[in-house]
Amino acid sequence: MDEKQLEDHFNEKIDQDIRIEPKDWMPDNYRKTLIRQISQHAHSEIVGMLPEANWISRAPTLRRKAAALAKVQDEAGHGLYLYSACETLGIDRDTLLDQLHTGKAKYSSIFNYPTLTWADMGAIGWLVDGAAIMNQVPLCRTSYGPYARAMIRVCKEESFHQRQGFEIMLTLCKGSEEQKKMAQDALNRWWWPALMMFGPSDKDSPHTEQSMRWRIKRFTNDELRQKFVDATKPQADLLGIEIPDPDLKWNEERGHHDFGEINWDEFFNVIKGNGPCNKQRIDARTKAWEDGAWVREAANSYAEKKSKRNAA
Ligand code: BYC
Repeated sequence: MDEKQLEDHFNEKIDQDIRIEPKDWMPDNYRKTLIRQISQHAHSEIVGMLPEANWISRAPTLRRKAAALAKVQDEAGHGLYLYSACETLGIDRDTLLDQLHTGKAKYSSIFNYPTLTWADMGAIGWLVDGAAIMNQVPLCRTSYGPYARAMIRVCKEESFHQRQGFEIMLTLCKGSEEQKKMAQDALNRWWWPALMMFGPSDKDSPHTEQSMRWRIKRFTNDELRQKFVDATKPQADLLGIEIPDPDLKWNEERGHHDFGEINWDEFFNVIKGNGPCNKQRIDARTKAWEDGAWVREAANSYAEKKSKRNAA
């Protein structure tokens, strides 16, 4: 088949919702877009461990500590499935990690904010994992097979995280005045950054149109953000705390909530590397990579010796 026929065949498969697999022909830009999105997603999972790990040693009870530990471990697992899915596109993990450490690859803006109180663990689970699920459940139907399959398990675990975060919020909101205040303060600080997780508005999103055509993305950034606001407002009502947006109200005609303008300057500033914790996060990841050099060397040397022994 010539290039044109290969491309037609690829497009037919996309239109018929037939998954693209690693050895199938694919346009260069489809491969590049996937490497960009999957690797940034993997980096987000790995960097996302840092703000929560900060609270493992300070969790208020043993039960909370065990749940926080398990959640952070799940996130490490998600990162690993995603790096593996990304490697099926012909890029190696060292290159991907180098892109993270040198700032060439992004990771989710949300993880550049600090976790100041225990209530932040609740707000992250409820809002950040909630936003992640909203974005990732449709990715279980994304057109690239290894990514879609990785997403199935990731989503199951994220939905458990969301529930445990909501339960932390519920406990605080049913507790003392001071605890409820802590929950409100966490909602105040995490609400807008959670909305920013969905990415720039559709009119300013350079990748959405093509990614929708290739069925890498199944909904646009604004569609997912709207679904998230609609799903989360009743949950805040149930908790008895207020979303920090005076423009948030139900619009009968649209059948959706209207909400206020996002501070896009803040978003673009954070993704450029100037958020409150960007430097701290990258320093922590780079240090972990450097400190782990001896483990990689030992594993490689063991693998080499084993393969020589097997060959002999
Ligand atoms: N932060 O054209 P656009 C999680 C970048 S959840 C930083 O809309 P696209 C977790 C974007 O990369 C979080 N950068 O791009 C949850 C692009 O820059 P480049 C991770 C962002 O790809 C709980 C530029 O802005 N989830 O891990 O079509 C616990 C233009 O954007 C952000 C995923 O990664 C952002 N928020 O759409 C632990 C889900 N938004 O690459 C962990 C998979 C946009 O051209 N990813 N940018 O330099 C996606 O669904 C899509 O990649 C996005 C962006 C919706 C995020």
